[in-house]
Amino acid sequence: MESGVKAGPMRVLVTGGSGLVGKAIEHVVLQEGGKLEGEEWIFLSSKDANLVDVGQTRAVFEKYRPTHVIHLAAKVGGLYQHMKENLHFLRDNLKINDNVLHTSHEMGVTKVVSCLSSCMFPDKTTYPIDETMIHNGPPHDSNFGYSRAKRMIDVQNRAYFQMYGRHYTAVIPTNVFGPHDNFSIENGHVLSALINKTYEAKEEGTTLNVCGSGAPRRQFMYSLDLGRLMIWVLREYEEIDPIILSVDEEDEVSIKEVVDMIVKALDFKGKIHFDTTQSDGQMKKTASNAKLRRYLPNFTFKTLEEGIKMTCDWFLANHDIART
Ligand code: NAP
Ligand code: GFB
Repeated sequence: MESGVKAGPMRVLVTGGSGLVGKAIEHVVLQEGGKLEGEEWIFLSSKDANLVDVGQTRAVFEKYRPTHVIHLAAKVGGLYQHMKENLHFLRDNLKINDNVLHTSHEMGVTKVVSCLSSCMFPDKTTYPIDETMIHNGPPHDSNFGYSRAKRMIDVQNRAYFQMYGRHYTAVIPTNVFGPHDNFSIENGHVLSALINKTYEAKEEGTTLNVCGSGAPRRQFMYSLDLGRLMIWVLREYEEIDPIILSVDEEDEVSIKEVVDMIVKALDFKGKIHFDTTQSDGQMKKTASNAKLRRYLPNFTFKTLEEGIKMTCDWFLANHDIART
């Protein structure tokens, strides 16, 4: 995936630069020598600007005057937080997205790559899901607020292109995990929440409680793989239509299989309980990466087992600073 041909001088502003995906992009760019000559990268957190607020958004764009934006900032959480807070997920994300996209337009940003999510696809659908199906029917009821806000980014991108020829596009990742994730047991996504739960159950000699039946299936992607792919999208991908960034369909696994991998990585020997009084959420949302494969047929993803091991090692080594 050598690149650089089309890249001119770029000042890239990464919103949400302190989160799971932002830290992965930062690692690829700054630690793995991924930065090209003439590129400058700025990674923002909510401490630099609360992007729900249009004044703070404009001020931070004035300060850095980006030519390119990777827009990651969002109110993000796992299934159980969504089920309690659809209104906040809808309103915060609608505001953040409008502020970032419109300020980018006003300040002449050449390209914006925003982040959608495969949970926004219609719930009642055929599989695999692809990029043409985003607006076909209602999303799963558990996270309708976040999903509707994500879909509007795609609508807005098309409108900026239609009226102003702006090159604002988006990627659609499936479930992401890795170092710097939110390991909160209550609000985190499944993998990070279960790593923390398993760690605690091992420390305290208690049962590991898994929410739901373990039967739902997900395509998990290691954050650094997503980081590499998003940098490629920023430099090389010319379409306004979004692109699904995901591991292959065959790499989809059940939550039960994920539990087995975490238990092995953390060497947990205690009892495991599947709490079927808790929601399973969407049973599956199998996405096709055929479009990605047409562009990058040889891209290799880290195996889930390896990624889980590396995330568990990171969590153990960074327990004091990890978000819990
Ligand atoms: P994350 O770890 O929770 O990070 C969220 C980032 O957004 C943080 O940098 C946070 O800043 C920032 N942020 C939140 N509210 C903000 C506000 N009001 N103003 C400014 N910044 C704000 O989330 P992530 O997993 O990296 O998600 C990044 C993007 O990927 C999101 O757009 C998300 O929807 C998308 N995505 C994630 C997944 C997944 O499985 N994680 C899957 C598909 C798509 P602070 O650190 O200062 O709080
Ligand atoms: O990562 P997760 O919360 O989100 O995974 P989704 C939920 C699946 O893992 C459900 C099971 O089947 C849960 O029953 N699970 C088991 C757990 N134990 C746990 C646990 O301790 N915590 C959590 N959180 N789940 C999200 C969307 O859906 O996908 C978001 O709600 C986001 O909008 C994300 O886009 C990528 O995959 O169900």
